[in-house]
Amino acid sequence: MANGLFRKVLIANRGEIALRVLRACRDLGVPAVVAYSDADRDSLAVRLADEAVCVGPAAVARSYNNIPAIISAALVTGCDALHPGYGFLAENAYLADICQQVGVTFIGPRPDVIERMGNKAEARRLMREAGVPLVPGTEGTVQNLGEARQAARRIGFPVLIKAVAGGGGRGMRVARDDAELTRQLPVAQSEAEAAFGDGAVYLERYLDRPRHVEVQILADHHGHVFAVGERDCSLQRRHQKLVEEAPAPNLSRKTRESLLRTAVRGARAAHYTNAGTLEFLLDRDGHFYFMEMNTRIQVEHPVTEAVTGLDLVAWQIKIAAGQPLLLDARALEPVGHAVECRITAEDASADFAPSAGTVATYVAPGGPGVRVDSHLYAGYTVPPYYDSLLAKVVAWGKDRSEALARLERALAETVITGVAQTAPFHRRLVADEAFRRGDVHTGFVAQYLNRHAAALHDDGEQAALLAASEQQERARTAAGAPLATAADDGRLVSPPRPGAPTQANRG
Ligand code: MV4
Repeated sequence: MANGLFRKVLIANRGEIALRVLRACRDLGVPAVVAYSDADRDSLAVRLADEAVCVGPAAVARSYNNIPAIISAALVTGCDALHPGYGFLAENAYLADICQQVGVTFIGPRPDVIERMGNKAEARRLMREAGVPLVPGTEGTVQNLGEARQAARRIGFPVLIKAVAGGGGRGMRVARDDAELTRQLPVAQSEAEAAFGDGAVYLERYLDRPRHVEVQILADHHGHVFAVGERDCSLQRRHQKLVEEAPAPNLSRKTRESLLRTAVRGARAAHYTNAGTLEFLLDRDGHFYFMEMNTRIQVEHPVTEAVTGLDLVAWQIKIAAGQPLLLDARALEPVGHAVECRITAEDASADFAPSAGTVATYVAPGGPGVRVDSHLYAGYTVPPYYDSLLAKVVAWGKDRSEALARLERALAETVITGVAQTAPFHRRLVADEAFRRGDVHTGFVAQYLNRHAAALHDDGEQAALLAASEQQERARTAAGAPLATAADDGRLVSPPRPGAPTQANRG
């Protein structure tokens, strides 16, 4: 192949990440095929692709998660590589294995590594043996109250009772003393049995409002393993990330260097190759503990790209093609600061109720330091079948304060009408004083929502007014009136009628 990488890459994903992978392929001169479901026939990635192939109907199980359809799509279009993106089959060891069997390079780690890191208990065991710190707790599960009380005495209260089969925050209960442990243990076991079909639980020391800090790894097939930087992803709502940033604010150099070194040690122990992320809990005195390892590119990868200048998706493709990862370690010092807001099709004034519909107006922000990764366009119908991500607005600045100033400007410029969306919510969130001080932790958003419940309701009223003015505007333009323009707060306003008094010429 002229590009020295691959003949053709199947992009087995949709939305903004399909576009992102397509762009990396274009920059590398690698032909790409975009897989799409019936519901995504009019998606931007399909529109921009040189080649696209339908892999099935809207339902995920029959399209994006349909391994025979995805593999067939790769083979019939002559692809010799497959990029899984994130979500769907991105961490499916079986897909990676089938790719290997049919001679299609899976752009990610080996199947056995995906399997091992996907088994949370197995991953913890491997990390413990590699000397990666875990939250103090029980090695295995606790069978009964006697064992739990003995473990709790060793760990120290408060303890967290966690379901082995849980994850993503499900199946966790706090016990602050022996009496609570006696009450909570059977409840946690029966809840786990009901929710996951497995009542096994283990104990950990409970960390009060920890931060979620994760480390981006790049590792090639020649033994080079780099931690290319860390991200703070503490601002989450119901375990869905809302805001991510790099570097993590208010980390001492000592903590940061120790964290990055530890992540490299963990990645080596896992025989990791390609791009991956080790997630840690960081407690209030700077100790960090391994949570889990993700074997995919992550939604929030742009903030790492912004402060390192690396194209992480291009590196995934080059590593998968066997190229050596030649990075100058000095180049890995982050330059400046970057913050990303995930804009979703949800109504923040209605407890983030999901929204779908057709995008009437889409005006993306821009200017110095602003990047928008989005698949939106005016007239695009947001399908109800998939996740609600509409756009990632990323701002880079020479420091965190400049990045936040630019982010607020970018969010103020962002116009998305026709569906409920969270840009106005994010604009308020990133303007919050505690956030601007960097006082971030995993309880931050819950506390923020409690403090700002009233304002969120106002957002809902604003959105309703906007929708009404849109409706009037469409009726006016249909009757031949001049087009509206977007005011600085994203409201659609009509230009003054000829001869009408304006601010300038008002007496
Ligand atoms: C914890 C914790 C406090 N102490 N473990 C939630 C999901 C899962 N990834 C781990 N989680 C937590 N584990 C101990 N010992 C607090 C959380 C937690 C959390 C962690 C990361 C990101 C967001 C979170 C939101 C709530 C609780």
